[in-house]
Amino acid sequence: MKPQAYVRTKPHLNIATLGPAGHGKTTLTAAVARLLGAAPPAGPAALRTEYETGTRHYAHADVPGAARQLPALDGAVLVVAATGGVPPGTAEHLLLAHAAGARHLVVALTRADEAGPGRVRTAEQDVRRLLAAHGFDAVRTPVVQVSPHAVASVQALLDAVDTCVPTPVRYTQAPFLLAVEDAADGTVTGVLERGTLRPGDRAALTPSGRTATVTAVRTFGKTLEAAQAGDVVTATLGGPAAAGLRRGDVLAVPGSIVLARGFTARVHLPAPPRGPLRLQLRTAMVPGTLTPGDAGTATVALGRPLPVEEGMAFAVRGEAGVLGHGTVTSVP
Ligand SMILES: Nc1nc2c(ncn2[C@@H]2O[C@H](COP(=O)(O)OP(=O)(O)O)[C@@H](O)[C@H]2O)c(=O)[nH]1
Ligand SMILES: [Mg+2]
Repeated sequence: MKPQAYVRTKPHLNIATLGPAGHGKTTLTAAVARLLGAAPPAGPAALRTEYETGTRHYAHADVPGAARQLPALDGAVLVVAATGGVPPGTAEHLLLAHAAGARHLVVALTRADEAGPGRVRTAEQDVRRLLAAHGFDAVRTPVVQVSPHAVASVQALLDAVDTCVPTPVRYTQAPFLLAVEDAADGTVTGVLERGTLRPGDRAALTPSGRTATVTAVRTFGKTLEAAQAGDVVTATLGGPAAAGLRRGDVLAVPGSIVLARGFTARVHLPAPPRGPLRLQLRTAMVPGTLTPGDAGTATVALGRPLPVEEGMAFAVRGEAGVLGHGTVTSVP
């Protein structure tokens, strides 16, 4: 059977449900999918559900509470139960969300049905305090009480996402770059960070330095004539070089990548970086060191060279968990 073609009628955004385990992310994701008549997740983009609201097309990743890395995001829904207070580990989800590119959040307060108005109020205050502590807009971030069984509350959440997560600017004219989330049998999946990707394009593979030809481009199982920046892309590659690809690798226009072993950054580190560190840049996770400088700056050294660019966000991870995030300010 010939696969269906993807028909682009609305702006596409990448969002996720994130937050502590057991607070209702999967239940809420299922309720949203049910309300919008979305198909269950399929294929290599398995963790994501695709759906459309009146104004937008979304890829929604239901990120498990224990996940160590997030996909590239335009926004996120932080799911916290109104019962029992906001767990301390919730801060790590906010740090990761920031490093994944999400600057705009919507908070879903679940289990409001069990909590009572007093606890709901406290939970909202606690979440807003946490948002403020980690650089999110604590005043304007919507906090929506949701119950997976109340359709109106799920609709209210979607409306908040539609209106409060801005449509991102996509650099479709730039040379393409795709960070590999998943690779199998010469097929890779990831979010196209910039540019446009078409069957027939030549791609330079990092770190192998080899090149391969893109033979097919799909999103959620549908064929694309041209994937655009922001799309969740599954690309099939021809030639022997494609076989060794794995998570953390990068596909880009030949000659457009500069590798760096370090950089300077602006950092947000609520916990001091002690012990061995790992740095998460795009889908890669590498050992590294971080030397704090003046006023929220740091010099970062990477355990192996990576494509690094000014303005890129990254996460800093210690043995105990996520310590903070940063933004690259200069690459030597
Ligand atoms: N009463 C109530 N139970 C909920 C609500 N949301 C989720 N649950 C229940 O909480 C449990 C954990 O939910 P789940 O979606 O798996 O949490 P996740 O780990 O964040 O994905 C399940 O038994 C759900 O049925 C809610 O709003 N109200
Ligand atoms: Mg879950």
